[in-house]
Amino acid sequence: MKRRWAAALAGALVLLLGQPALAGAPITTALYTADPAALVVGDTLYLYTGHDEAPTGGGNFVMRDWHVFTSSDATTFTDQGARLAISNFSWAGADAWASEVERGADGRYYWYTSVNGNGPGWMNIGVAVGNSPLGPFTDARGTPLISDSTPGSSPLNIDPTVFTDDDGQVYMYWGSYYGLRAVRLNADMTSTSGSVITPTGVSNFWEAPWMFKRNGVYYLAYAANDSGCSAPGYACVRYATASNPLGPWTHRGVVLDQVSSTTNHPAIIEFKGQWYMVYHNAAAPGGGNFRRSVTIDRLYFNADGTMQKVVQTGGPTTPGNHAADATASTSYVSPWETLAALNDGYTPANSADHSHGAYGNWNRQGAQWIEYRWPTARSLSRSQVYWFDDDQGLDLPASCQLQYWNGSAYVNVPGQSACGVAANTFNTTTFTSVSTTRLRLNITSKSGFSTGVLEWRAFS
Ligand code: FUB
Repeated sequence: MKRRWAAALAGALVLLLGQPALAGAPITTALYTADPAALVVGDTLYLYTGHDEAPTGGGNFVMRDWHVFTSSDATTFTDQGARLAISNFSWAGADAWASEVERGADGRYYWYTSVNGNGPGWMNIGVAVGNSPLGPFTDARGTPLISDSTPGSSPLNIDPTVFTDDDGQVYMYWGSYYGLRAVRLNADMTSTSGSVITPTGVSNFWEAPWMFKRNGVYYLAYAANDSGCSAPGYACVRYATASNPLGPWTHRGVVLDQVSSTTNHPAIIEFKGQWYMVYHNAAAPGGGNFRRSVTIDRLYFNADGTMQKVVQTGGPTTPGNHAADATASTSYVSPWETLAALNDGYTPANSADHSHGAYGNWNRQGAQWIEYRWPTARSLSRSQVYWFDDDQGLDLPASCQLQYWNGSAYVNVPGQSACGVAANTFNTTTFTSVSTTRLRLNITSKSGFSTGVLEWRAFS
């Protein structure tokens, strides 16, 4: 049980570090997408995304191609399909990681990609070219643009962001493992000019840079994973500004809190007069750290040019959830865990994801319950519960049963469908609609274990 105590202390620490808001709505639930880059051409917003194909519970990235999504309103997106794949780079063999598209002075579109080469070294940056934002795209060089053998390159050569200044000079930033790098590109968009630079002032840089310019100020947003902004293993998005495209940079703060996936990856863009933050999380049904989803939220600037922290909206996955204004109670909660986790709107990445806190009743066993109460009656007909399983003292329950308060006693909800006890998902239970001020979830543990819940929703 020592490990259980250690986990409890870690969970308490996470709570003290502060919690992000709700997770955003994905641009699609038909496939898992990641690492967005954004480009506006005419009236269309293009999102270039990675494509997560890891199986449920997979522990590694499985990424073979990149998709393009289009939108005319930044709300509804159309998948234009996989427009570039590892197979388009004869020298590459795996890992279609983060990418970005930039229009060249020749009017063609250059797609900069992170890919694993077949030769010595690890990740490389390649570049493909097409005559339109949708391609078709072909390898523009036949060799990597940046690799481990590029003098002064990053410890991990991934995550290119390419920016064209008003004078036509093109810059590329990239890197990971705390190794941010920058270089000028020639007008051909496919070769570098001068030496690789290590920019200064970009505090806590981890990976995923995104560069843009607004009102004469250069902005660099990037994933950071320091304890000042994210729980261990997770990342936030910080940003810096500069008056020169190669810096020096001045760190300005956090623009996006930690999300539900461990990785975080920003794209910031103005479209039809509004600014947006495009990023990914693990919020789509069945999602996880290797099954991510791109989402989009509004971004606002202050009068002094600093960016307000993005509010991660709940989106259409949780409308009608009455849990948000319920008061939670329980038969027992461990002192280091919290009932507040039940209805904080968080979508866990998996059943071990207690990064936003968890309800747990260790070391009680057998029958326990959690309950929601409302000041006035609610019509309820559906519940969704995400179980907490820490692989230690807490395990998935043996069974569960929903009850409601009929005015004088708790009785089973009528017509209840199976009360699911699956891991890594919201278990949905439907029942004949009841009007009540209290809903109770009775939980029976497996022998030798206690139980826990990461999130519990209650719907009309
Ligand atoms: O998707 C693979 C890698 O994870 C990306 O290149 C990083 O930015 C991180 O999101």
